[in-house]
Amino acid sequence: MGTPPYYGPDFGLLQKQDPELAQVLLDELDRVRGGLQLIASENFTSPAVLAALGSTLTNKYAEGYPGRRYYGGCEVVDRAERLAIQRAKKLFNAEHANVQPHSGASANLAAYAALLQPGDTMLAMALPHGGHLTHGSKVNFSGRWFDVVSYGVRRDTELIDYDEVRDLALRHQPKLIVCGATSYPRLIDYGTFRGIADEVGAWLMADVAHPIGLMAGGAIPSAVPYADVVTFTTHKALRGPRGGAILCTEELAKKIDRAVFPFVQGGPLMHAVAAKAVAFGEAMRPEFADYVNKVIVNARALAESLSGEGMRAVSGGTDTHLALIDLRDVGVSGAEAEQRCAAAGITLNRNVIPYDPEPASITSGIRVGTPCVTTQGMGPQELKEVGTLVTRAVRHPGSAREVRERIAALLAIHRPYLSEY
Ligand code: DSN
Repeated sequence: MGTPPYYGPDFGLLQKQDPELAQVLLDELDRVRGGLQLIASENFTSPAVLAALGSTLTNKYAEGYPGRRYYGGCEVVDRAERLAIQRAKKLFNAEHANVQPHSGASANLAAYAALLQPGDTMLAMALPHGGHLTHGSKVNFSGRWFDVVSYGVRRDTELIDYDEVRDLALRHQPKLIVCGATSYPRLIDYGTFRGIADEVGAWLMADVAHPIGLMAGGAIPSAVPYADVVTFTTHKALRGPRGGAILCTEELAKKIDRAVFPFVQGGPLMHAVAAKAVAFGEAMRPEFADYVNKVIVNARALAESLSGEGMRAVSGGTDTHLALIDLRDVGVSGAEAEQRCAAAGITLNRNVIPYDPEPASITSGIRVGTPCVTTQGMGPQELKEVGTLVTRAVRHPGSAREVRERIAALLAIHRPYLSEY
């Protein structure tokens, strides 16, 4: 394979100076071009985002905020951060934005630091029901430093049990209620969460790392009008660089900024901040709204195709970019399915399903998402076929080669990083 065009002329330099490392970059490109990427939390950033990431802005120390730095020479990178803040505020109609968190976990840590003291009570979605590690898991700082009460989904509907959320909130009087999930395929009713938070005098935080891109493009309702604090990542359906960000009300702006720096982080990654600005700019374009609408249409087509093949979609389907598939009737564990799909050229992840009898290392489910394949230009017809191929790979491991061939035909038309978007 020749030099990938999106790396620009500097890639030639890297190849010359450090061929071993350059080969890693080429092999990773080959890997994503050679298979189907169905991990719901991944995407393919634009070449413009990659250009900002690969820039000299990575060199600059800029502790502090624009106009208030602890280093000299920040007048240029200040412009990048101001652009990122302005664009985030406009895109999400938010009163305040902090674009410095290095990741979603860092953003959540900072939000908790702004709103809670160690030992305070928070109410959040249980990880085995679709929450996130940072929502109070015992193996995470959130579970160790706070008194965490967890809510989940109903066994019959597999939807968030808002009555349970309200009962738990009334009983435990949390200082913070967290809504948001990593493997919940349905819309979350932020208005109902707001009502419960108001009833008990709690702050409301929405961790919308997964659906933020869908919100940016107006494909689903936004959490911003309801939550005091909104945390998110920039690299999922939003299609930006790997990183995090926080939106909040003006009332909480100073607390959030101080929590991000100097409480949780030191110097911001200015190349990543610049790349976030690029991604926010891209997300303002009409093409992005079109893209995220297609992501949802594709996820529905995939969930329907899988269900039609006897691979049950948890909650009966999806309203978002992902579907959670229950494999118990298929008689294959999530771990086995992940391996079988990998052998057939399909990258996805095993995932616990609600009330899963298996541990997280095995699981009874898989999670599939459509941000990547939609960026590649696939539509519902292709996703219908993808559902058939996933099913075939999971049920019939002996057919891995045949599945790979069919995927190669799909990818011949829809390869990533072949066109501008
Ligand atoms: N690890 C991410 C995911 O895959 O959903 C969440 O942070």
